[in-house]
Amino acid sequence: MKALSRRQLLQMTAGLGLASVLLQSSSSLASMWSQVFGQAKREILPITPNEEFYMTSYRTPPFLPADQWTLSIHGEVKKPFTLNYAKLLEQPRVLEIVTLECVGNGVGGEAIGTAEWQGVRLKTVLDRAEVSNQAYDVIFHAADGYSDSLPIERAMMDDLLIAYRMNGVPLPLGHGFPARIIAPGHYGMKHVQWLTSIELQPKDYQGYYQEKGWSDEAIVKTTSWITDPQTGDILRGDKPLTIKGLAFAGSRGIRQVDLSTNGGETWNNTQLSPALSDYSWVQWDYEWEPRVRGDHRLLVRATDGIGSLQSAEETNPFPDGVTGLFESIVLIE
Ligand SMILES: Nc1nc2c(c(=O)[nH]1)N[C@H]1C(S)=C(S)[C@@H](COP(=O)(O)O)O[C@H]1N2
Ligand SMILES: [Mo]
Repeated sequence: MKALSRRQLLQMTAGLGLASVLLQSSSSLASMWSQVFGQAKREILPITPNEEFYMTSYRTPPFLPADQWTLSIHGEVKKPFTLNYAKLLEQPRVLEIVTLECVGNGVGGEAIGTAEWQGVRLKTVLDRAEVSNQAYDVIFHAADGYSDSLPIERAMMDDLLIAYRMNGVPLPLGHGFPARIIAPGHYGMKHVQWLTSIELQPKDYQGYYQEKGWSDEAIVKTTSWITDPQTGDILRGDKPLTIKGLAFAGSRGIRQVDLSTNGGETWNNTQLSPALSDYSWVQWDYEWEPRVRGDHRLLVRATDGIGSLQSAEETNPFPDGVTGLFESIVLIE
């Protein structure tokens, strides 16, 4: 579940004794950083290649051969039934671009990615089973013993998928092969992988992470981060620089992203790229003409589609996702 933000990494350096290395090495905070951590990846594509997509599972992914896999729908339904892989692929197909983020992801962390998912609407399968009036929670059971659930009203909405392809290929083993749930707007834990059965029950269900105290609703919080430049970068101040990054607010979308080049004293509106879908992150950029030499603290904050500004309060991921602002500390020469 855990992915470290740069800020957390910076905090950790104290414990690792790296702080003293940092303090000896150079006059600029920015250049100290680059000496210790080197350069991270900064070219972020709007769609994340499968090989680069983060993987999270509480234990080793199970391998389910497609020709032996089945999906059963049972419980509070009038017509329980079982689908095999071939039958699943025969159902009406839907394509959706959805950003997936782990609830444990730090601000600007790596546990987030965007893919084009292909599958069947969950509603199509539930309708066929004829859900009874008693049904309250829809439980997704997985081959690794994992489970999570969604209330029936949520499960019947059009955006939910039983997905079997990711970016044009069958789901990779590490991303839920043969089939998984895609639940736009919810943190990753609701996107159950290696799906084997869907059970409807008349009362609330607590899944694998809920039993450990994590949020049941798990609605994505608004977040934004700078991909370029990064802390430790040394930049020339004699020409305009392009600051780039991403923002994500689940299914609420992103209305505005502001950037500060002076540690939050003043904020500037950035340019937003069109969102790939209603459920995806948004790329932004800002042209900056730095006029002053020395260290600069770049900060970013987003406003979601319903007009709420992201929270600047630094919190832990537990139990329902982090908040806090991302910063890049750069040196202008
Ligand atoms: N069966 C199963 N599904 C699971 C998990 C798991 O451990 N087992 N982990 C969840 C969590 S915490 C996340 S963040 C996402 C990650 O999906 P990904 O590995 O495709 O990025 O899968 C979710 N679905
Ligand atoms: Mo996660």
